[in-house]
Amino acid sequence: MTGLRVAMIGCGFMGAAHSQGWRTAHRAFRLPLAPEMSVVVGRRAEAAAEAAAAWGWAGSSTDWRAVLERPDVDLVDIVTPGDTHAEIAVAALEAGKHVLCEKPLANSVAEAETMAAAAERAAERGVRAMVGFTYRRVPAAAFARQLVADGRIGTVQQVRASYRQDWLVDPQTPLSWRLQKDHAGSGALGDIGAHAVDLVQFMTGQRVQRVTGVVETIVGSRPLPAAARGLPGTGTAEKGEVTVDDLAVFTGRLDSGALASFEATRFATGRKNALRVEISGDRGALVFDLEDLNSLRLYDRTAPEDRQGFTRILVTEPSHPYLSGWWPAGHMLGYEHGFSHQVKDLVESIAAGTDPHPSFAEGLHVQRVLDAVERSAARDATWVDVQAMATI
Ligand code: SOE
Repeated sequence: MTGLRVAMIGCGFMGAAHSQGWRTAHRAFRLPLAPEMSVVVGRRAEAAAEAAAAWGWAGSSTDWRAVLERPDVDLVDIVTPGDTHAEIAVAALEAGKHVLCEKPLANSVAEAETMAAAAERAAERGVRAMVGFTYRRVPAAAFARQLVADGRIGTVQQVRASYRQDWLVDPQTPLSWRLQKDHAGSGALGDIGAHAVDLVQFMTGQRVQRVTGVVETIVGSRPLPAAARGLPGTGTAEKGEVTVDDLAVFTGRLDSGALASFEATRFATGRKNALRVEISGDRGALVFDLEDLNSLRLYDRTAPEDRQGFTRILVTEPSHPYLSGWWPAGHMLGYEHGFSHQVKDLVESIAAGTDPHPSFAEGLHVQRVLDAVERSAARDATWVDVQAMATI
C-alpha cells in the first residue's frame, strides 16, 4: 500500500484544521504512505460538497455509515461533536478502518471505555487509533517533554497549567452545541481543560491520579441561534439553557505526588486561546505559552548565580521536533502545523505497524480525570481518585 485513503466525518472548524494537516503533511515530511483525501461527510449535502471543494477532498457524502463500508477507505478521521465519537469510532474500528478521533475522546468515561476496548481489539488486527490532542505536537511542547525527560530541570516539584479563552464573556453570544451537555459532555472542562491535562501528562511523563476541583456556569441561559428557533421542543423560546460549565479550576496530584494546578475558562476577558504550562523543578523550570508557540522558556538553576534567568529558546532549528520538514531557523510555524505533525505521527505509526500516541487508552485516562473533577465538584471539592470508577 503506498497511499492511505482518508474519510473525514464532520466539516466544521476542526474539519478545516484537519484538512490542512491531510493536505500538507506528505509535502513536508515525505510520509511512507501518502494520504489521499477521498471523502468528507457532513449532515447537509450542500455544506459537505462546499467543504470538499474548498478543502481539497475528492468527494462528499451525508452518510457516514455507508462511507465506513467503502473498501476504498483506509482511515476515518472523526471531527464531529463529542456525542457521536463513540458510535462512529467503534463502527469504524470494527469495519477495519484506522481512526483519528478529536478530543476529548468521548462525552463520558463509559463511552471512552467502550472506545478503548474497541481500539485494543482492533490493534490485534493491525488497525490503529489515535486521539487528536494536537498541542503536544507543537515543537516547543515536544521539546519541553524531551528536556524534562533528560532531567534538564531535575525533579518536577510543581506544575501550573491554564487554558483561557473569552468567547463567552458576552451573555448575548448564542447557545451552541459546545454549551449543551448532551452534545459536548462538558464545557470548558472537557473542551479545553482536556488539552491542559493531556499536555501536562505529556510534558512531565506523569499521569494525574487524584483531583479536587470546582466547576462554574456563569451565564445560565443564552439566546437561541436563529436556526434553532421554532423547532420542535423549542417552540417560541428565545433562549436556551446552558447545561455545561463555563470554567473549571482544579488541582491534580501526579504519579510522583507533585501537585499540578489547572484552570480552564471561557471567561478570561482578553485571552483568546491562551494555553500555558509552567513546570518547576529543583534544577530549573520550563514555560510553554501557545501565544508564543515558537519559543520555550528555560530557567537553569545550575547556572552561575549571577547569570540565572529565563532563557527564551527559539524552537525553530532543524534539530527541534518536527522542524526538519519545514523552513530554515527563525521562519516560524503556526497553529495549523500541529495538525500536519499529527498526520505525520499517525501515518508513520500505521506504516510501522505500531500504536500511535495518544492512544484511546490515554484518551480514556484524560476522560477519567475530567469525570473525577466533576465528581469532586459535586461533593464540595473533596479529593477524588481518578481510577475510582475504573472498570477496565
Ligand atoms: C474551543 O473554542 C476550541 O476550538 C477547542 O474546541 C479546540 O480544541 C481548541 O484547540 C481551540 O478552542
